[in-house]
Amino acid sequence: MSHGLQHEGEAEPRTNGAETADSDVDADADVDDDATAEPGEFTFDDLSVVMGTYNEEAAIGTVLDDIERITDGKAEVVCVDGSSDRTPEIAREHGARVIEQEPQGYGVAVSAAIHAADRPVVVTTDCDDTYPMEQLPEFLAEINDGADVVSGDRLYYGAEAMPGFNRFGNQVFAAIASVLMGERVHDTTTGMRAYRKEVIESIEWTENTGLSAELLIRPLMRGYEIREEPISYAERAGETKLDPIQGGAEIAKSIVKVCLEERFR
Ligand SMILES: Nc1nc2c(ncn2[C@@H]2O[C@H](COP(=O)(O)OP(=O)(O)OP(=O)(O)O)[C@@H](O)[C@H]2O)c(=O)[nH]1
Ligand SMILES: [Mg+2]
Repeated sequence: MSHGLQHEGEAEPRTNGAETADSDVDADADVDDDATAEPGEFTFDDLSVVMGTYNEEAAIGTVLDDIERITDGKAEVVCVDGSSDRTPEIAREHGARVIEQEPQGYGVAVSAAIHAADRPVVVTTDCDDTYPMEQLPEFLAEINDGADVVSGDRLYYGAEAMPGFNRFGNQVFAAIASVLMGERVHDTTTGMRAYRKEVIESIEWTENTGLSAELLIRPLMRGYEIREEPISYAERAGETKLDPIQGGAEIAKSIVKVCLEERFR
């Protein structure tokens, strides 16, 4: 199969990956602000950043502050929320659009969030302060350079903040998916990706805990151009919402099911 999968780090690791998690990169750091965007290129005004939020009081303020700072307040933010704590109030105070929904799992929330996004470029993230919003400009630049999906690869820089069991599991998931797809991918379960909205709208999404893997596998196997972008990964703020054993089993099942469905489609 000739897909457009490229690993953005292989030729030349980006210097602003692992190092920028704490640094003060601003919206001018890349080519995407209004002053420098070429005609027809997407800017932060074309960006929706979306997430599921489930009792993320400890992290949501930081995550939304980061998005605001990095995109100069231009990106739309959508939170699909199932919380019983102050998460939705904090999200609204930060200007996010909050859609309330009973907690039904990661994929139910994220699927609602990507479909609720209004803008032509959609970025997903977790609301636990693990993903580097400082790298949003790079993700947008890759879309402007022709990528349909830009997938944050946490394992490229080692993901030392990730629990060892999860890191091993994620390596195994990537290996299984790579064999079944016939294309090497490095991180199938990352929560941080950018998508052209048309990719989201042209595919029917079926998975819940395995949605993140599905969001990579189906577009790749349909010939969309996918690029993996090395990202830094920080320790989670607040409690995990995923049981590693049960969640891991569901993800493995989703990977096999989705790969086979796409192969025999
Ligand atoms: N609305 C909603 N959001 C959810 C639900 N389950 C998870 N989330 C959110 O989805 C994101 C991913 O969940 P996490 O607990 O971070 O799962 P994970 O990244 O696999 O696990 P960690 O390694 O602990 O971060 C977080 O922002 C959660 O708040 C749910 O049932 N409803
Ligand atoms: Mg997380």
